[in-house]
Amino acid sequence: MSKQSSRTSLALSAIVTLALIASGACAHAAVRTSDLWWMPEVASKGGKDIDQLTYFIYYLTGGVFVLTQVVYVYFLIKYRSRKGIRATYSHGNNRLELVWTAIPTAIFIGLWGYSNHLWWDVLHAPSPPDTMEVGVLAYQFGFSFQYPGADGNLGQSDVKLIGNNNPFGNDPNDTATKDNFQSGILELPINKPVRVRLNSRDVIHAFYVPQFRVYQDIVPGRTIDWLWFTPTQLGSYQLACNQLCGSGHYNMKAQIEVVSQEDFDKWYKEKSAAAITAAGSTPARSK
Ligand SMILES: [Cu+2]
Repeated sequence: MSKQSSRTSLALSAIVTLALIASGACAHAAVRTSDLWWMPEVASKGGKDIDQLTYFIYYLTGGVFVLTQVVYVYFLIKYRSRKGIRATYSHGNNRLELVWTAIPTAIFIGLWGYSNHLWWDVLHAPSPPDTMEVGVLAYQFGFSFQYPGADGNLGQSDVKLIGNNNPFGNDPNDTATKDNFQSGILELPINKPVRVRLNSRDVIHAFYVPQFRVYQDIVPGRTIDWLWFTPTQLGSYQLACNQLCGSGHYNMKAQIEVVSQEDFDKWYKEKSAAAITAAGSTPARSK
């Protein structure tokens, strides 16, 4: 490659890199206003453990990257072509190769064990008995939520029953489903475990809340009901779909409100009562 063309390609790659960084920053700026270059604040109980794993991998790979690049550049300079010095050929070193293969292998197996344990412990282990279950329906392009009503029990549901008149696929023969009520926002009490029962009406969507460090795909034709978490910070959050699910994907989101238990009980009572009234006057379908 000539000097001229290598300069041009260097300039081009610099421009592409800058453009990528700028677009990444803009994409983030659209949702977040703080911590643009780092992870958003943690707002769930297990989130800190997940962050620890992330930091560990980040600093480990970052350290290894810097170290190998330093050695690489050092060798480039030390063994560069010079007058009067002959290039020699190395047949390698079995012991060295064994060591630098064994160490990364051990690290990767360790990471596998550590993250597998976290995946189970933080997000998938059986939830505590006081867990509230909320139904989540994902569709092109939005989310809808269903709460258990006064009996605190969502009741049985089946993906085969999902339809226009039964968005959550509730089993009509299960009386526990009768007092369920729907909501357009995900209202959650602070410090209380919540399990989400995820269903999709059409294509693959996702349940993604960066502040909770929670991510789960929502797959049509199956119910995913093992994901649970405990919000630990009051405030508003955004539930976002993280699977490119169609033309309106960019706008597929829902509001999450983490409120005090007192405020939640008040909201729950009002919504629950309104749903019962609506069910009494018209066929069961509330907004
Ligand atoms: Cu989606």
